[in-house]
Amino acid sequence: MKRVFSGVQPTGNIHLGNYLGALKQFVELQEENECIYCIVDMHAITVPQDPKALREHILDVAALYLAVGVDPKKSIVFVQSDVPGHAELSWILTCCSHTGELSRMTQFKSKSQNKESAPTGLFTYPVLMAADILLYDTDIVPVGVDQTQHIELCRDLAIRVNNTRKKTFIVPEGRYLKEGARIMALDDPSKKMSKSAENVHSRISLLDDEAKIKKSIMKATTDSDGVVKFDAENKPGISNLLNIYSVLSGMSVEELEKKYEGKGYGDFKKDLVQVTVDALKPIKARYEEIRHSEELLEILRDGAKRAGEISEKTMKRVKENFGLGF
Ligand code: ATP
Ligand code: LTN
Repeated sequence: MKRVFSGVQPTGNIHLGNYLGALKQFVELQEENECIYCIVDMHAITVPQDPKALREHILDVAALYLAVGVDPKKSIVFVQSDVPGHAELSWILTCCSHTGELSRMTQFKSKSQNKESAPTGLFTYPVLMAADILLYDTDIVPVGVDQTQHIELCRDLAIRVNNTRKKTFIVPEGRYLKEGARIMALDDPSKKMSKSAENVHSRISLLDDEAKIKKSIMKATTDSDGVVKFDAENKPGISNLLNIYSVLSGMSVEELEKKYEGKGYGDFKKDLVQVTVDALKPIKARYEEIRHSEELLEILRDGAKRAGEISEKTMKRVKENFGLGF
């Protein structure tokens, strides 16, 4: 059995990009692997957060994990800050990383852009992410392609430690889906769909109602030639919508191109609204059921306990290999 680990930040409502790039994989993988899914609240505080809102967002993400099909009987679900090993290992790995490699991270560059001084946590964000992964002897990390560079850094750190000390870490692999790996913003298909973009119509959140979904899709940027055809380079808007339609409906892009031959973007978008509403309906229903339940808190407590036990074993080995503690 392989060990799987992944995390999502509690920084806002989960959108179709998070779902199709990451969460869908979480559900698939739990059938044949030992899966650990985390709500990475310590990553969220790399930018300012309102404490009350953060606490609510943690529970939102936890409930959404379960609503999309993560099963707490098969997978461990927990909150990062409930397991102290993440911060502990992060410091040790910080001492093994170099400022040069962290300066090259594109997420750091884009999030600190135009600022004279950026939070140090934003700079060391990828080291904490490496700690999350290495703490559980992870083999596979399901993520969207925007995380490739962070996964590479995690591998580099694991290999570096293994080469300079006793073999300490498993070197993990990223897992990316072919279709959902990079869902683009609806208002600007040159950017990835993002939780933090200002325009709410740039994304579809899993909890959006029908009217919002309709508005966002009908407004989505497309080109002016009106032909429903996949061409990511020259027709990025309609290609992104085709991609979303395909993953949500299970129909291939070729089948969809055939179905809409001779029809305009209007018909296509109207149907995509329906497909999206139908796909999100059961997720929303399950979310409503569980979000304010005692069961959710129980699942997180139990998850933290189980994750804590695994992490303690790793930390014992790491400290031994680094000559730390007694
Ligand atoms: P923000 O957009 O505010 O920076 P985010 O949604 O990218 O946040 P996370 O919540 O940490 O950040 O992402 C959770 C998972 O969703 C990660 O695996 C990430 O790769 C994936 N993901 C995020 N955006 C997309 C997207 N547009 N397409 C596919 N996968 C995505
Ligand atoms: N940086 C990731 C979130 C994240 C993560 C992880 C993903 C934090 N720690 C460990 C996988 C494994 C992001 O998606 N923005």
